[in-house]
Amino acid sequence: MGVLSRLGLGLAKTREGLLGAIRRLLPGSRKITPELCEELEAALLSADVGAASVSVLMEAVRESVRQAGEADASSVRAVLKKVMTERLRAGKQAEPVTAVPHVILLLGVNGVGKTTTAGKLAGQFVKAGKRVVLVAGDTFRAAAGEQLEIWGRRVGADVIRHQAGGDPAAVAYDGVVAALARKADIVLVDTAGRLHTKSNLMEELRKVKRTLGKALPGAPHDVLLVLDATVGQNGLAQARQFHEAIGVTGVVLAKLDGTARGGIVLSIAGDLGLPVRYVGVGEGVGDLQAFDPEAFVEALLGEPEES
Ligand SMILES: Nc1nc2c(ncn2[C@@H]2O[C@H](COP(=O)(O)OP(=O)(O)OP(=O)(O)O)[C@@H](O)[C@H]2O)c(=O)[nH]1
Ligand SMILES: [Mg+2]
Repeated sequence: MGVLSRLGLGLAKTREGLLGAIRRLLPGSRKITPELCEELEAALLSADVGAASVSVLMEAVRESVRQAGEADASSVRAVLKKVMTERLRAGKQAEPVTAVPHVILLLGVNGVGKTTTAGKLAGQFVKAGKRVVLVAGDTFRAAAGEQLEIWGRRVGADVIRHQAGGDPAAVAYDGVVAALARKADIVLVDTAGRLHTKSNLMEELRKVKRTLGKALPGAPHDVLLVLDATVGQNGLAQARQFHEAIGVTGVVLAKLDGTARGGIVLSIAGDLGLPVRYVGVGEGVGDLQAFDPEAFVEALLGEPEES
């Protein structure tokens, strides 16, 4: 499929924005002026790359121009690719965990894509031959459990749920107990993005996390924060809040296909230091990809294919 893989298609909007800007700014070989640098900087910022990452990228571009005396589109692209890849690799990767079952807690504000991500992940683990238990820890809406049931049926995963309005920590506990009894490999715990009462969401989620550890010491082995790529820099504020309150081991960036601001990936990894573990590029079960810095940068800035 070349550069325009499924990831490339998901990133088409961001790719167009960045490559378009580079092409317009640098048609052929020419000296890069301060004005051109400012425009490139603006293009990166409007792709949500984030101020700290933009200044690192622009410093590298200016330095390479200083050394070479001039710049063309492909050399600027090469510098951006190199520095972006470095920054994306810098997000700390969690130690691989080999616990069985491996318990993954999914968090995030409402509507970001938690339940869909749980379903997609379940599908991929089942496909890899794993036995998967989905836990309906979102007891806020009756429909949330139903949505998870549908995913479970679709991908062949067991679903543990309680009555709507129940205690999320209690269903989380039961989910792990059921997974142990069934000798499941993976437990995916979906959660609510908001609550009925004014009680504190973070407090509730902390309780869910603690309870998972009571059901199985060491659990949860992963706490994945799901962010909606289309909300841009607001996602970073959410990430900081969740990370401080609960402790996050990685980020799933959903809806990357719906935005021209895919640079948000660099903000999360580079500015926040949290590893991006998966990206969502559509609504189907196959539209979740393990995040790979090289593949991402190639999909974003790779040579446009000859047409
Ligand atoms: N295009 C696209 N849509 C997505 C992606 N991930 C999720 N969605 C859609 O986003 C909407 C919300 O997804 P949910 O999974 O229900 O989000 P949630 O975080 O569980 O929402 P609440 O349970 O209400 O907090 C649904 O219509 C999903 O199909 C993605 O990667 N790309
Ligand atoms: Mg949900």
